[in-house]
Amino acid sequence: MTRQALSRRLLSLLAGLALLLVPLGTSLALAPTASAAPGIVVDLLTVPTSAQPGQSVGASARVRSTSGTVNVQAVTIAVRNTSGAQFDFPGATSAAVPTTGYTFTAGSRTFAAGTYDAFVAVQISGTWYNLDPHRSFTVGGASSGVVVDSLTLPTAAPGQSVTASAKLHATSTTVAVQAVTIAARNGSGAAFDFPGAKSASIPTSGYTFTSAARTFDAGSYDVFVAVQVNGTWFNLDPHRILTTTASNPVTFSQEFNGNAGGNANSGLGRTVWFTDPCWKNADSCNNTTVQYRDDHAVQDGSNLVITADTKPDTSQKCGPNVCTHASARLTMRDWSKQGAPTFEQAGGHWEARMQLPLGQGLWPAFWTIGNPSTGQEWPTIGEIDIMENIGTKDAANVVHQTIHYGSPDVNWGTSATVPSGDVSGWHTYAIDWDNSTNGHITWSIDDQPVRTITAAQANAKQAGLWSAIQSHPQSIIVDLAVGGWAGPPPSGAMSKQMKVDYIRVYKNAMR
Ligand SMILES: [Ca+2]
Repeated sequence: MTRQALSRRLLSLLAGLALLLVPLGTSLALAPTASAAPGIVVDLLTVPTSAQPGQSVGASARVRSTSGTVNVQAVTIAVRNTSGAQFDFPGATSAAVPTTGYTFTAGSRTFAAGTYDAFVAVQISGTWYNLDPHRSFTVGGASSGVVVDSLTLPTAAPGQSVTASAKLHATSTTVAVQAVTIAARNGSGAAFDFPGAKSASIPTSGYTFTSAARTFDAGSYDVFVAVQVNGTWFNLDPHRILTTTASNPVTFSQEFNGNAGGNANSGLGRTVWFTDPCWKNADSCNNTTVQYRDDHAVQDGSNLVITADTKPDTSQKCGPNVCTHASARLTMRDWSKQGAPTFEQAGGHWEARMQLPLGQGLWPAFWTIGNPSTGQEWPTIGEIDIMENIGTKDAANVVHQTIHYGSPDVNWGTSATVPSGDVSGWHTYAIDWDNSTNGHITWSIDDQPVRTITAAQANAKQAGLWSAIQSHPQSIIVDLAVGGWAGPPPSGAMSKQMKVDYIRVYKNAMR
């Protein structure tokens, strides 16, 4: 019923506009002719529908590249009156428009009473392109007597059941609405309204409406509050764009739920992890005195347990040094193949849930490193330290987050604290690496963002740094080192455990 009523209102609005335009004749000359911009399409354009003269209103659009990421010098929402005079929304901005879509939200402005034509315009290589579709809106029409204070939309994945809510109030006296609902339209205007429309008495003191739940297919939707008063439907500003994006596939996962006693690869069905032989090299893995061995990384049925102890094989040296400890350092780099990794990826969401040991000289870490089989070497191939802890050199709740890339090594790090407790508790350490031209890397702990570096900041740090980050896929290392940066361990017998519940990598950044 809501859908039909709204469609009727849309038809009557269009009929009204046609009547308005016909006597004026040359409608094509009044509205700029749309021309296709190279590779940019508009999936959705939302414009005001209930604006009164002098009321501040906004607009937004969802645009998408048809092939690769397109850099536009400016994207804006242009507005013309019936005489062709320009009343564009403010807030034009440059943008990198990916194939997955980009939402542009214009700044707000006011309009005099009248009818307006709105469309998205983009500037590429100095040329402006006016894009279809065009939307008409009228300022100064009949008012419902109700305004929307806020419209809250869910974050929705395709097929996920979600609700929406809105706060409204009457402008002068209580308004009895026959129905209030939250409407949703796709780019073709087809209705996908949230269910749960109901009658309500809306006072000046405010009223909150929460819809019932529904699912959406992948796409973008124009969402707004609609109220029916005395038989007439009013579509109320503001409009919001709801975008449901395809689910983010997991590209690598080791849950470490294999058989108790199994090695790090148990449950994977293939060999992904190798014991890093770096301890035999000249710098013995960053000048540590720890010997890495397969038998020090063992699953317990739900976690990987890496044990650092004082039981090395003393017949073998750690580089030039006598090994004092044994532990494990797992790498995806296969040194029988020049270090080619069993898994690598540029960008995405990388996450591990871990419980670290506390103690002097311990250096647990979850980090990534580039591919040396390309012929390039560190630091050119890159390194992202998602989490490093250096034992008692810091407070027990401190971890370090660093990138090594570029030439010379940018060695760009900082520290953060876990949101609660200390590192001996279970925490999730993650990065979201948006590898697009204007992307970023955001570190988070327990889903709380703690550090972001943007492409612009990276390039300001060192010319070309973001391009270096973009072009070097990474693989994972997880280890429990002893000594090195963490300083010497105490003398005497020691046995410390680090647990890893899981390590997961997703194709796309989540923030
Ligand atoms: Ca697990």
